[in-house]
Amino acid sequence: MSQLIEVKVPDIGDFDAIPVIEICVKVGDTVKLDDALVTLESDKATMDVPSSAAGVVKEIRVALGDKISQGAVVAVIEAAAAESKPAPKAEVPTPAAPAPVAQAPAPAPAKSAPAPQPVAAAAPSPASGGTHASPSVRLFARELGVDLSRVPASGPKGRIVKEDITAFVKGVMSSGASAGGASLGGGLDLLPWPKVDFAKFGEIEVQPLSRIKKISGQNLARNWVMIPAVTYHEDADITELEAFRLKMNKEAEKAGDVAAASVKVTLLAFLIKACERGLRKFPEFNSSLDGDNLVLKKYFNIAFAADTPHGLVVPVVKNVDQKSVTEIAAECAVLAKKARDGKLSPAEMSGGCFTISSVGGIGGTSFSPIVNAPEVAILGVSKSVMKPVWNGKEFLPRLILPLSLSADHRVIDGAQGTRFTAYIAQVLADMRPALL
Ligand code: CAO
Repeated sequence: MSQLIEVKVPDIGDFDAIPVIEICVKVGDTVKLDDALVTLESDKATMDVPSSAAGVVKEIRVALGDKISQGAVVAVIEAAAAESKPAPKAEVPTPAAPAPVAQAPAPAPAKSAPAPQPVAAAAPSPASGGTHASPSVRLFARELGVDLSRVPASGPKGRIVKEDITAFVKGVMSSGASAGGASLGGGLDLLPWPKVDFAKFGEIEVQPLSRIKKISGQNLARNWVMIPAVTYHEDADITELEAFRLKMNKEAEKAGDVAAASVKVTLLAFLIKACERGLRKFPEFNSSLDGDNLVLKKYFNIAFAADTPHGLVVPVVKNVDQKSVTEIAAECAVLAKKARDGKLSPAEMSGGCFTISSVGGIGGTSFSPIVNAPEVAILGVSKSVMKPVWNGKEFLPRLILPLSLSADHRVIDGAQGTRFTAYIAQVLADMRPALL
């Protein structure tokens, strides 16, 4: 059995004669309990009048611009008796404190009729990005992942209505561009991903991406698109360093130093030490962007990219300034093994300040690593090779290590990028000061 229910404006405290700025439903619509029927906006707050019953809208008793107060009937709902709520009980709306856009409308208090839900100050709040929209519209946008600040408004007083969001989403879906097919300047006007039936051209096999590849892929894509990075190339002469490293390892073996011999001192450990020196000398490389601020870190945690059968992972060696090269080498070996075994904990992969991506054990002459956000720079290392180097009198065979530093140009300009990379090369060429 159905029942006609008049939905009235409940107690809205000191507010009186408030204009109706949006009618969220039309006659014939099916509404759920608490769905917004109309939106009122005073000079201090915006509030929805929610339905006190689930059912079908039979009548709408207000028009846009009407000024209404507590007790005014806004709509008539045909509802099953069991589905309606008890008579409305006063619920005073909170004064117009700016509410974050992402905040869901407050649930109606238990055992009372739904009260108008104030959601945003009439004046644009920083959190809302200056957009005007009712709670139901905000909820709708949130459900679709739509950024309201990009949606052109067609409602009264520049308000965004539900249809605006639908039009925006349709525009994005059909053109891959911003609303209405016109670029608003903020997004990437990309063509849809090419869809090719590869099987038409030959035999294929489809393999799902690993979990790590899916996660790292999303991070890499974001970093590639969002960071205006420049790569600086430099050659480091590591002839003496490599001789020293090999000697260290040999001596540890000869002396029967079981602990030392079991851990090979790697080039990576020296690279980490050299980068720590670089971060000390050029503190902006040990930073992260946070809006208009640069967060400078006073600690030295260096991450390194590790290739694993499941994909790329990036463990972090913490407080490298307090560790010797041998200790760093030992820790890298443990972390690299854990990485390969898929046993790194989230803590072991967080807190990095700067990353090293060393592919030199495999090969390469140079490459452009992708900055590992929120860090601002990453050092790529390729394979060292013997090269003839002119010393002013003659060519000498020197072991040359190619370095490729990618840095976020928003923080690091070209001169600093070049200075930093040259300094790392200088430290590697003569590690003694760094080791003392
Ligand atoms: N030039 C020449 N030889 C190098 C070298 C370089 N830059 N770096 C390492 N080598 C040599 C080592 O001396 C070692 O030789 P020996 O076995 O004769 O001693 C050999 O290459 C293997 O080194 P390694 O790779 O095992 O050790 P490492 O400490 O240099 O690297 C790690 C460890 C974890 C960085 C490495 O295993 C790895 O995963 N590298 C790939 C990182 C990667 O994928 N980066 C790309 C990220 S973006 O996609």
